[in-house]
Amino acid sequence: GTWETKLDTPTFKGSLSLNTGLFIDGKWVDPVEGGKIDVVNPATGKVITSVAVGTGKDVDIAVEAAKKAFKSKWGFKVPGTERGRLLNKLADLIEANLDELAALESLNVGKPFTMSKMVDVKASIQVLRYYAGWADKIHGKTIETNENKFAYTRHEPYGVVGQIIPWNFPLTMLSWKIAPAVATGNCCVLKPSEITPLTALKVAGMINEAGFPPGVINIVNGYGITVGAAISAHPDIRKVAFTGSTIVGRKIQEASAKSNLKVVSLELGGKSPNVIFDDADFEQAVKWAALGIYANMGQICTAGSRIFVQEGIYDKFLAAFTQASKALQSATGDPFAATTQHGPQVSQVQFDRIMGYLDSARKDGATIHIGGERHGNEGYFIQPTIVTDCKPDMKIVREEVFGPVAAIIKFKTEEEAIEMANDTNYGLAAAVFTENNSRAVRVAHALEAGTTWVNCYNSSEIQTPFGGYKQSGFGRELGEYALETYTQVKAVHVNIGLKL
Ligand code: TXE
Repeated sequence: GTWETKLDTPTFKGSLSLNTGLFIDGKWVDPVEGGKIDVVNPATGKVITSVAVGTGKDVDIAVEAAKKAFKSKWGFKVPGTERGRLLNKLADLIEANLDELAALESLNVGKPFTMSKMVDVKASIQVLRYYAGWADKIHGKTIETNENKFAYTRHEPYGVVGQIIPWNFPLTMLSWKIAPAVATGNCCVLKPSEITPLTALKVAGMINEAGFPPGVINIVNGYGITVGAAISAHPDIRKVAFTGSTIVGRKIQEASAKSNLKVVSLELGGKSPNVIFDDADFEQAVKWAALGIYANMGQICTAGSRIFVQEGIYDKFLAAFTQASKALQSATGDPFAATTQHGPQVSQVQFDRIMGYLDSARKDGATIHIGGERHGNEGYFIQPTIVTDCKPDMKIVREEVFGPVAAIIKFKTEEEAIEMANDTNYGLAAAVFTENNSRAVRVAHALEAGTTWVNCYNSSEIQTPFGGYKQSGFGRELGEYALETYTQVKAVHVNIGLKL
């Protein structure tokens, strides 16, 4: 089926349209035996439309299509320049539909429209172009062995890769996943989050126009327990890339172990520390820290949710951060209003989870310094929230809240800050704010995280690798490193004179 609507908002006026089926082998199809799912607007709680959800049977069909495509018309059968050309074409099509994609993302996820446009859709275009550039620069090495032999390596694609993505950056995550996979010659079976499938469906409608052979990119919407589980257990999927919760990450790893030992990369949750020293550029530290925790309504895996502030500036920082939170509170509302900077949480489930964490913080004896309540009376809005008087063993300090909730914690010495910052099972990101260069580098190196920022936060670049330490996962996305994530190395030994 198809869905169409018109929007007349302060930031977007125009029509939205997409196909609501599954995109398999270059065609829109109905699920074999799946059904439909209602897609909800988190700003109102009302249903936007309903779209198809598949099951494992559709995954089987998609994998067959991907296998066939890989064998006959993709992988190294197609020159890298051509794979790159098609990725660039897809980027152009996304760019030509920038406003519509941004509107779909805002409608479905609740992101302020200007953010969807300037951050989500722009980043997706950039990533596609970045890997389009890599597509014809993938090569191995020649290795000196002895004069009778030589050896070289090939960086070969896996074949069919499975990709499971979350709802916090639906379009950006899709691009992070398909761009390096397709650039290196793989075929994809991708499952969007069942609650935010709209931009994936819109982009699926551009894949044929971009010129990809049927079966190279397949998009199978569906639930985690059906489609997601089928992808992670499929015997012919050789690699699976997942972004989502640590709990589901474990299941993916387990399904790999129990099926075909497919290679797994996991980008999971975080509880990232942001360490602010007395000698930091104060105003900048406050602004970056606010961006660190409140960006995307706190629904960002790198969220700087534990803010450690040195005692000399603690009171002043708390006051300034309270001001920043209040300012954001007054810019909270309709994602399509021009002045909105803070929208709703993505779903009732996420809203309830966050409120549950705030209840536990209160019960554990922490103080809700500001916020902590629902904003307005429809949709899933939560006020920017500061929690103080935290103890290291409280849930609010240990677990990922994934909402606009900052725990602000006082520290005395550098040593103590590093110890507290690293006292977590996670290790996705961390930051340090100080004007002392040696301290900045020392602390950045001591923090156990895949990304450490110095004097900024959530300031990511597509050229730099991204991924976790500890239970935040493993494998790297973005940058040149993602090419390794999507290729396997073959050593070819050539005998040029060795006789038996
Ligand atoms: O995540 P899920 P949820 C964290 C965050 C959030 C929590 C729960 O703390 O509050 O996770 O969110 C698919 N086999 N992050 O429940 O379930 C699912 O359909 C295979 C951090 O929404 O992990 C979706 O496509 N797949 C995170 C994807 O997994 C399964 C982003 C992610 O959803 C599956 C999102 C299964 N058994 C949540 N069960 C980040 N790292 O950025 C579910 N899925």
